[in-house]
Amino acid sequence: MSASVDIERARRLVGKAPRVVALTGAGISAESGVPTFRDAGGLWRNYRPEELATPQAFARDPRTAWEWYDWRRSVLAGCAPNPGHRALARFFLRRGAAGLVTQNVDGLHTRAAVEEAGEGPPEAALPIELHGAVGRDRCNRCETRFPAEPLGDALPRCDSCGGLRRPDVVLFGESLDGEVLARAYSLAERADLCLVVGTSAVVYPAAAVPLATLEAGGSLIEVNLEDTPLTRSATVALRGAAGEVLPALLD
Ligand code: BV8
Ligand code: ZN
Repeated sequence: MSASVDIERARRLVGKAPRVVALTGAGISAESGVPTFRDAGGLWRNYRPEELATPQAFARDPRTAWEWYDWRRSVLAGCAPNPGHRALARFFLRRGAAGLVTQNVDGLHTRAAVEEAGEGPPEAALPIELHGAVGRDRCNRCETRFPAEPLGDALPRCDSCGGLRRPDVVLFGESLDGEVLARAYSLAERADLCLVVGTSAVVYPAAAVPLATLEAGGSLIEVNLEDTPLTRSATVALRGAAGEVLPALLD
């Protein structure tokens, strides 16, 4: 089917769906210059995901793990929300209903909501960040949060208890925050439509969020450059870059 027919079908689905939930992955930030996890030039090129983004890596070799996150933060410092992030922010601002769930830790959805809302965006336009935020640190011992700082010679320590700090993200093998996950599932179960954007849909439990919408009888629209395990469950699979497809789909 031609892309224009698909986009029209998808627009009709979005227009008539009272409740929409979106799940985004690294692909929505690719056009902002944020490396993805599994594409050719992806973040993992020198490491396997389970090797580096794990508690074991921080325990075994905190310096290397920290240097990788510090490098990712330096890359992020030069990135900005792209038209895909902004179209989603406008959509949820217009709908006035929460629905944006992201696997990304780059903070670009929040920045897009702030830019689109002008002042402090309402809760409805802010994302549920399933895997935390790389722009924050968390103390390994007392869980105090801190804004990220450039990595110095010494590993970052907690101001209150002296414990080692780590990026405030969910590493592989760590459980997600139960409340955050429950909020995402409850939105997905009640949604008439799930919009899945830029994810390879291989990491769980995040990849199960769209399944909750399908199991409750809702539809799925996928925006991706390639097929994923979710493609066969999609009512409409839009092949294209999120930064181009989302404004055409949502504005
Ligand atoms: C959990 C934060 C219970 C950190 C991330 C063995 C040992 C331990 C665990 C497991 C194991 N086997 C399985 C597991 C469970 C594991 C898992 O699912 N592993 C996968 C690899 C099989 N899950 C977990 O560990 C989770 N916790 O299960 O707890 C538990 C406890 C103990 C033991 C077992 C289970 C925690 C998972 C969270 C990990 N943290 N990120 C950090 O960022 O450093 S995951 C990370 O990868 C991202 O956050 C994201 O969620 C995930 C997937 O990446 P994507 O976002 O999908 O990106 P990807 O590059 O893969 O794909 C990009 C897509 O975009 C592509 O499809 C591409 O075509 C498309 N694209 C590219 N450009 C564009 C585009 N689309 C549109 N437009 C474009 N321009
Ligand atoms: Zn502490």
